Amino acid sequence: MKIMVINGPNLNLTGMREPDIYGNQTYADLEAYIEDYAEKAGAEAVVVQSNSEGEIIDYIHYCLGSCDGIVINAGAYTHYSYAIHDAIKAVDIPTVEVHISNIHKREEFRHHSVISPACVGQICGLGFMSYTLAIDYLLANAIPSDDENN
Ligand code: CA2
Repeated sequence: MKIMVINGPNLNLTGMREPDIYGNQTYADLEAYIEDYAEKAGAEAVVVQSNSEGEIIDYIHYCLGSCDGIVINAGAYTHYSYAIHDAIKAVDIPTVEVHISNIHKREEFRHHSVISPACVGQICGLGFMSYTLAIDYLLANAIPSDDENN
């Protein structure tokens, strides 16, 4: 089971600013936390980050034929990128939307996600655990492709 975890704009700054919202742990800590968790669960997580919308779309396209599930924190693109919505729909791979913070408790513009309709579900407000809970879901529900061993 191979899962791509895609992080969007500014998430590389996690732990450096706004610790009250995003916590004290760094982006490197987040990567290690996700990779370790997936490995212990018998899966492979490939964690990527980009500040560019086009690159995020390229990562989603790359998953076609190479990944069994996607976890995506599209950052602020969540709230307005129809292009990311369309890319998730196009690849038709089970995709879980995640957020570190509870977007519904924050500014009004963060309450709406335009990518949610393309995803199987949304997990938010649970810090880094949002990612591992999404991985748990994919492990229980995504179907591994034939050409992979686990
Ligand atoms: O809560 C989340 O995970 C978000 O996706 C994070 C995005 C934000 O635009 C979404 O509304 C919710 C922003 C990530 C910014 O990360 C920073 C981390 C530290 C300092 C500044 C920004």
